[in-house]
Amino acid sequence: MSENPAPRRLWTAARPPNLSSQVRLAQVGDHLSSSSSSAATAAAAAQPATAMSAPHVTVHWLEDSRAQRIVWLLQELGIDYEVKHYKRDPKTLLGPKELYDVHPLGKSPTVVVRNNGESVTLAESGAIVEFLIERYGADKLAVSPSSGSMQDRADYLYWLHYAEGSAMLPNMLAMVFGRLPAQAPWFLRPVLQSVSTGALDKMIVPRLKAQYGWIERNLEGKDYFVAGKLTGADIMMSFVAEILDASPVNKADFPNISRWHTAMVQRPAYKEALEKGGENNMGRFTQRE
Ligand SMILES: N[C@@H](CCC(=O)N[C@@H](CS)C(=O)NCC(=O)O)C(=O)O
Repeated sequence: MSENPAPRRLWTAARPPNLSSQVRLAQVGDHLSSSSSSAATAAAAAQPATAMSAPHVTVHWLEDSRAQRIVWLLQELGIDYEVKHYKRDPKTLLGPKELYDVHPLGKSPTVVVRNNGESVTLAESGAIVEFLIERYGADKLAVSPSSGSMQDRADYLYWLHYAEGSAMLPNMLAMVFGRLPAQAPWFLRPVLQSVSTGALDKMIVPRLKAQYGWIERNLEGKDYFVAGKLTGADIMMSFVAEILDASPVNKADFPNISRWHTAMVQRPAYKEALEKGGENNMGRFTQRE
């Protein structure tokens, strides 16, 4: 992550979200589908480097990943962006080595933000969401330190950070333990199957139920997580709701989460984002063999 040596507000006016003509889709290497990547790259290169230009963001987007919520955020903010698509290894489900050329940890999402001759490469969804909203969202999508009640500000920060800080851990453990037996040599599978089942039943599933129960109670009677409006907290929490599809808990037990998430995916910006990035298929992570 490179530092921006002279932080300043570069661009404040929120622009209308419908940017379809400006969004350029590009794909890389042999992880690309065949579409016009060279034309897209040429178009990107032709972006005029005007003084006080609007920001431009490149989203390094891995299929079936957290990256889609960043595309949604960009649509909501109305920022000009392009999406570079990468595929997972079908066996290991890991990202390709090309992602390591973008960021040393090879994770998605990573974004490259260009503005007025400066360029910042930033990974980690929560950091990306905060960075883009505080820089380009004005008060849109945020509960800023100086606006709203103290409770709203606290809740905003809580849910924004809770998504990756707490809610994802038991989900990741469920995936790792769920896939463990199938990845071992055949003669170890029976042992690992019982380790996996024991860990899931005794440790992971109870924690998942507690986490989703907590989220469920917090959405009771609410259309958004915080302050009665869409914020970065909803955007961060959207992946926690999506991954319920791969989670070893019963989605029907969490009707408030489903109601809230259904409303989110019906937003025009969300739908546009799906066209630029792509739909997540979380079900592929539940496969055990
Ligand atoms: N906490 C990070 C997690 C990033 C992360 O693990 N991304 C996954 C996709 S959801 C990834 O890049 N996986 C590919 C790999 O690890 O090879 C964030 O929110 O950005």
